[in-house]
Amino acid sequence: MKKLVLFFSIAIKLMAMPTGTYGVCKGVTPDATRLKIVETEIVVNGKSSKIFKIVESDGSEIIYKTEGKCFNLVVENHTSVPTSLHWHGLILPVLEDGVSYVTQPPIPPGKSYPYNFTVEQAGTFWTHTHFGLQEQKLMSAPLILLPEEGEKYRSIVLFFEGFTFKSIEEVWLGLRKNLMEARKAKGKDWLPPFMVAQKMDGDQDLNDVDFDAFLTNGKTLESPDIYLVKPREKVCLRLINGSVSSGFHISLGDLKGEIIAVDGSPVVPIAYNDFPIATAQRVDVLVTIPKKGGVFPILAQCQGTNMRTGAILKTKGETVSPITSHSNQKAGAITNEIEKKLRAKDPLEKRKVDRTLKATLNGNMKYYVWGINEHVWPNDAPLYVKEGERVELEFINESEMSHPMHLHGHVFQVVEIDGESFPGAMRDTILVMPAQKVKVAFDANNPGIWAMHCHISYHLWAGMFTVVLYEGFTPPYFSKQTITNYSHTYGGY
Ligand SMILES: [Cu+2]
Repeated sequence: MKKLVLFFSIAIKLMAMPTGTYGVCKGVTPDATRLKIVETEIVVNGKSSKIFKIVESDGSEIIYKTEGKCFNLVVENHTSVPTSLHWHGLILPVLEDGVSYVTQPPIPPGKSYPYNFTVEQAGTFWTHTHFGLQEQKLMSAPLILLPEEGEKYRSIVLFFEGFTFKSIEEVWLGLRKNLMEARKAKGKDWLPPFMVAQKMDGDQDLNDVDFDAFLTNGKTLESPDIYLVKPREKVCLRLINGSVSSGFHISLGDLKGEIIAVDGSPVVPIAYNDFPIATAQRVDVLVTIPKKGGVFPILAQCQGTNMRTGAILKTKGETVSPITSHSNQKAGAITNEIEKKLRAKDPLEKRKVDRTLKATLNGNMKYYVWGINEHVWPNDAPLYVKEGERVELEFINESEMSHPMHLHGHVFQVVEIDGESFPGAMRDTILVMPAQKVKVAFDANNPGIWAMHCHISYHLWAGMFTVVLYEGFTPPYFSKQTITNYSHTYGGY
C-alpha cells in the first residue's frame, strides 16, 4: 500500500511539474535516503518530555547531500499527526518545497512522500516541518550540502534550538488569550487593527515565549557535545539557528573567527568573534585552534535573556570545567550592524530592477495578530512577479518586534538597510528590526508559488505569511475551507 501511495504521489508530481525545471532527477530510486519523522522523548534538566525527531535509517541526525547529485529522499511520517518537511534555503522545483497546503498536501500519519531534484548548492542548510507549530517540538534537522570537490576544512555542525516543556496548544492559546476573549464578544472572525509602532526608545520586546532551555545538537550546556580538535587545526563551524523563535548572540571566546558564508552562500571573509544569528539563519565561521591548545566553548546566548547554549572544542589532555546555562549578564537585542559589513562573494549581476515589491510588516501585540501588507494569512494577497525579472523586495517593519523574513526557492542579495546601499550578503533569511527598512534583490528565475514569511513560527501562524506568485503559474489547488480548517489547527477561535 505504501508503495502505491508513493507511486501516485510521484505520478502526480510529474504531471504537475512546471516546464523548464530540472530534468535529471525525477522519481526517487530504490536506494533513496529514508528520512523518518518519529515521536520520541528527550530529557532536559532532568525531566522527560515528548518531542519529534528527524532521523535517517542509519540513525544519523544530520542529512548530507552533494552538490550536482540527486536529492533522492523519501520522508516517512511515523508520527500520529500530518506533516511535511521543507528544505530551508534550497533552490529547487516548487513542488519539492514541502509547504503544507501551499506546494503539497501534508503527509498523513503512517505514509511517506518522495522528494527529488538536482542539488544546486553547497553550504549549510536545514530542514524543518512546514505544518503548523510542530517546529516547537523540535521537528527540524541540519541539512549539509557538500561541495562536489569535497570539504576544504573539517566541519562541525552546531544546531541551536529553543525548548519548552509546554505543549504547542498551551503556548499558542497563551499568546492568543486576548484575541479569544475579544472574539467572544465581537465574533469569531474579528481582527484588531494593526498598530504602527513608534521608534523604540525603551526595551524592545525580544521574546514572545519563555523557553525552559536552549539546546545545541539536542543538549544543554550542563552536558554539552565536546569535540576533540588539534593545535593549529582549521575547523569550519557550521552554525544553524534552528530555533522556533529566538535570536542568538554567538561568542567564540578565545578563538579568532572568520565568517566565510551565511545562509549557505559565501561572503568575502571577515573577522568576527562575536556576531548575531537570527532565527533560521546560518553562519559558517572558520576558526584556527591556537598552537598551545586548550578548551574553547562556542556559546549562543538568547537575546533579551541570560540563557545560553553551546558546545566545546578541546585539544587532547585538556579538562573541561563545567559551564552553566546561565550567563551572569543579560544579552541585548541582536542587530543588523554586522549585516551591513557583509559582502557577497558571488553577488547578483548588475542590471536594472524590473519590479519593486513592498512588504510592510504589521503587528498588534495585545491581540497577537501579525500580517504582511495588512493581510493576515490565510486571507493573503500574493506578491506577483514575472519570470525573467530582477525584483527588489522592500521590507518595512511597522511593528514592535524584529522579524527574520524568509523567501523560499530563491537566494536574495541584501542591498539596502535604513537607506544605506551596499552589495551585501546573499541570503534566504534577513532580520528586519522595528522601524527598519531592508531591501533585498533577487532574480525571478524559478516559476512557482513561494512562501514568504516571518520565521518566528508564532508570527507566521498568527498571520505573517504570504506567497510570491509567478504570473502564469497555476498553483496546486486546496479549497478555501481546507486552508481555513488548517489555520485553526491549534484551536483558539
Ligand atoms: Cu516575526
